[in-house]
Amino acid sequence: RPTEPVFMEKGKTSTVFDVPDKYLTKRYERLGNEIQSRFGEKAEQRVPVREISLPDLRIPMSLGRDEQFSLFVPRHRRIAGRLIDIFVGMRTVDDLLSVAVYARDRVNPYLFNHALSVALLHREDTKGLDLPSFAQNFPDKFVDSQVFRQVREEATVVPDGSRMPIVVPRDYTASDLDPEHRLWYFREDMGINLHHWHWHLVYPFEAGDRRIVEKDRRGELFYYMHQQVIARYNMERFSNNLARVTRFNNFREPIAEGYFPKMDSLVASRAWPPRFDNTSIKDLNRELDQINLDISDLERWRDRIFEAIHQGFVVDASGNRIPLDERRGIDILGNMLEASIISPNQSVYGDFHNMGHVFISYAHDPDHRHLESFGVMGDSATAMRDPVFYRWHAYIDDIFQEHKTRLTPYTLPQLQYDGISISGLQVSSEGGQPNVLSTFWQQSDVDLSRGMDFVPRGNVFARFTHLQHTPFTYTINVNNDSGAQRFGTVRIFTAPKTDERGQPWLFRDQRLMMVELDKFVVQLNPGQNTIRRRSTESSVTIPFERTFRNLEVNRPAQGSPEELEFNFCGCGWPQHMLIPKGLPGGMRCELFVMVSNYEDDRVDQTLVGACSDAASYCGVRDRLYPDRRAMGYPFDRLPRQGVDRLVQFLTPNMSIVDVSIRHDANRVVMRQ
Ligand code: CUO
Repeated sequence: RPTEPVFMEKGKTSTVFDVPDKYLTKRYERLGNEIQSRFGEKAEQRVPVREISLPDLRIPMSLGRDEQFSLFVPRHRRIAGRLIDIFVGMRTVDDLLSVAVYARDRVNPYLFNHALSVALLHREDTKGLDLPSFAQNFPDKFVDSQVFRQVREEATVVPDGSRMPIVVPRDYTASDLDPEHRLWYFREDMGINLHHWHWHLVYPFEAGDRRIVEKDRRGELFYYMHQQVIARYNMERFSNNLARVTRFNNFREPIAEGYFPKMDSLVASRAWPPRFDNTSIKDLNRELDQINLDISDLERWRDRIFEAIHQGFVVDASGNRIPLDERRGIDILGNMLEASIISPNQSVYGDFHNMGHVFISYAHDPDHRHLESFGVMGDSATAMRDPVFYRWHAYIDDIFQEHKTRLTPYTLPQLQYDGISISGLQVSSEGGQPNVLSTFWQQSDVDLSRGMDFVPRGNVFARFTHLQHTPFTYTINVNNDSGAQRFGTVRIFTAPKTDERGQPWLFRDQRLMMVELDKFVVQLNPGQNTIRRRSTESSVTIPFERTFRNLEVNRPAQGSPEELEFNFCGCGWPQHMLIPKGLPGGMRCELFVMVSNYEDDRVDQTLVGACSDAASYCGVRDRLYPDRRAMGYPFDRLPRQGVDRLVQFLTPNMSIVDVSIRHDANRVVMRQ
């Protein structure tokens, strides 16, 4: 079949590989040249594949072609680690191509895609290649299974060019009888799930080669990115008159929230298993997955992690104490809790967060008696669909906060910027009132055809509905009375103005609700400075086109430096989810802006061509995290003595303004 586009020449839409006969699987061997010429006729490009002596693929092939694949399952992780090593270890791109082509029809498709993606992202000689959007290759992980029958029908009956988009129903997984269902547009958003999948692809927690895992501050970023997801989710809950998410901290208590994904795995040809309301997790004994683990193991790890936090140090595998200090503590804890292979001591502190995903994802079949695979919590591409994801990560975050609240609060000198003060702050959207943001629904089309095997070729679009907002601009007036030119980092956050009961927040609670909207460096001339920044420039987000990459709109010119950048950078919060939905009458929020001293923030490195525009949650590829401060600064710690409220926290280089987020539920706009 016309195959993966990863090695495809730019602009060519169909490519075939000239595969050595020996590389054909048994099934196709007898068809030999016939199968090659059948697909070859229409191809615009033929890629020769060299026959080389192949590495040992027995371990990667030990996972069935039609099994589900999960990085959270330790056996699968080891298998993936082996295949990544093989792909990364190939001497040249040609050799990589040979082994990839050979493996393509023999290895589990999810495993293949994951290992090849990780390898392409990390090999020096393949960093410029385009990774196709995961939603394109495996649309079954993102879309209602009913859509695929319609897609097949459309592709078979209607000629390419005259096909109509298939409309993905707006909210198909549950009814409003379930209050949790109000959050469908967040949990089931394709962009959010793609961001999460991509994040874990960029920051794998296991690989044979440690260098792939050992990235700058990866443990801290694990904490921060997921902390922000919970803050954003809570703000979204407020937009639906729901209280903050509750932690899943009692593993013996049934999980009230059920989830019925209504998705089929096209690879496994099975439905993703649901979890019924009030299901409890149970001791796991699944021979196939080589998992034999009790809830008490999870509890033991948890207790040891808390003990380490309270003692202020962890004990590594050689018995040395490593302090959980201000500088490195959160990074060590992140790796330890997740756990990644650079955890200081997995045999003592275990694999807490990953195994939490596993326990929850197998709650419906803990001993494999029903021969069922894992639920959506077992896969980073689907986990965020499930309400329990947020309950689990709220607990994970709570443990991180146990450490953060033990750090010395920031002192005034750590917060102020001498000579710099903010004298004005406003947001405005085009044609709107000042300090009012507006949200509505938008419909966008995504091509699903690449993920469909054995259907006629050509595009078939699915039309799905997602949240959107009117773009807006921040205007910030900054005085520089220092008498010299200065540089500052502008940090913008927002949080609801009041708690669930409409009461003003205590700083210690509101800080956890603070959602980062943007962070950027400015030059401050002596005197008055007016800074204007557009919401679309946010350091948190990537544009819609990049989230999906198969949409040709706004695609940079072929071969341009912008195009290289465009291809690399699939990690980033989707721009259309930058701000929460808000409420029809307006949700009252506080917008916070701080200008910190760039001398204390700066990290000296060059960022040219480094894919740095969604750095807040994703870091910068192959570079240090581009901000020396603790992630989440200045809200990552408790306030100094005497500060109870946000307004008392403010120093002259900070400012807040009330903003209202209004949602117009009747406005549905088609993406042009
Ligand atoms: Cu991203 Cu739990 O780490 O899903």
